[in-house]
Amino acid sequence: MKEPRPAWPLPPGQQLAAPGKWPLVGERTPAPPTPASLPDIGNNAATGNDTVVGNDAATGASRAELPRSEPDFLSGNRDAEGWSLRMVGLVDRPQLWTIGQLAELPTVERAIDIHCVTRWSMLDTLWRGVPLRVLLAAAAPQAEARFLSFVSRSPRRHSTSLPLADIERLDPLVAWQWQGSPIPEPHGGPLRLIVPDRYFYKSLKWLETIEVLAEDRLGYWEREAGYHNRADPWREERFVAAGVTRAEAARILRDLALSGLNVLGLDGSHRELDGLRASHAVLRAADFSRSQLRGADFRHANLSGASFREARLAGADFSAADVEGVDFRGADLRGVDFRGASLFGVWLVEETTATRALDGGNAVDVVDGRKTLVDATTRFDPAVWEQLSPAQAAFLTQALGLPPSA
Ligand SMILES: Nc1nc2c(c(=O)[nH]1)N[C@H]1C(S)=C(S)[C@@H](COP(=O)(O)O)O[C@H]1N2
Ligand SMILES: [Mo]
Repeated sequence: MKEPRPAWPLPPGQQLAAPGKWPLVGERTPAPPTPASLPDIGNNAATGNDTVVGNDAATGASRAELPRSEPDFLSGNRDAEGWSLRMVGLVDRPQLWTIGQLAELPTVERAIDIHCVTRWSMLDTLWRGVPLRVLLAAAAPQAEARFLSFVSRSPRRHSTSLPLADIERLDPLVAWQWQGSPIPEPHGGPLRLIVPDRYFYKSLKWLETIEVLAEDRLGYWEREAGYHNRADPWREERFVAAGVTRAEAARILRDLALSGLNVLGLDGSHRELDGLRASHAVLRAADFSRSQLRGADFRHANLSGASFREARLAGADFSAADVEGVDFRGADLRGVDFRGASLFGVWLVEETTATRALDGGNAVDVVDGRKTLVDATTRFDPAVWEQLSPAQAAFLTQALGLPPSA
């Protein structure tokens, strides 16, 4: 038996997922095989969400070019599950493997830490698969090869990419087993990519095609939502940059009407924004720290990764919103409605001090002199406990005056 790992240090801004809970992020099912199993090009509208609740706006941005052709011998040849993996592009020997054939290659079982950009982590998850470098060696990349594009057989042909130069160091896995069993389908089974030391959006579910390229082809989140293309959790490479300047943000915020808007990293900090209307807005990584937002309407909004640190939010409505990874430390959350919201990775209290509280100490729920205010008028779904880390759950239990381990 391995010694259990200490849960600290995690990469900055990360916290452990609730014990035994593996959040489902993004697409939930693979797509059925197409006749030639070729990606269809164009007009696959952006329908998915990086969220459990499903409230992302379709952006309709232009598609990056996806693989168009492959040698004839690569069609057909699927295993019982109808799955196969191919490696095409700038390679001397294009490859197609069934999962059975992958399993005959030198496989490894490895414990890998998962860090989702929405701020939850799971340590030491066990994956069995074949190292990507083994597959690359079989296909023999050509001299111009610089990038790998991973394409999913999924409803939106989800994709991501990695530089070829990073493969030796990161040592990603093409995996078909998780904790000794086949990977559950919603989590990418039968075959998914696992990239250690990168945010989990680089770990593509339902991996079907690896294309070797001379130029990078941005993946789905990297292209549609401003996710960082390197995604190193130790450097907090979550998003590339704000979509608008602070001056533009001021203009946008002036009439308090943000409903339906889609802006990355909006700076709405230190402002008087009582009654803000932002339902259905997509405001990933927005900064509303220290703002007045009493009675604000964030219903169905996507606020993943936003900061409401020390914000006055009394009476605000976050129902059915995506608040994954949102920082509410030091905020006034009395009368706030979180029902139907997705709260994975939410911060209500400092993770370190609250973790100590689990060992019988006192939770110190104070940030910069301000206490996070939660009381019986703050409304949560009963299922909220499944979405919070042990430390955050302990704080909420205490703040709501519930008996321990609700
Ligand atoms: N095909 C596909 N792969 C995907 C996604 C997706 O939406 N579609 N989402 C990514 C993101 S953002 C994350 S955090 C992880 C989530 O994996 P999980 O649902 O197994 O937790 O898958 C990644 N791979
Ligand atoms: Mo993610």
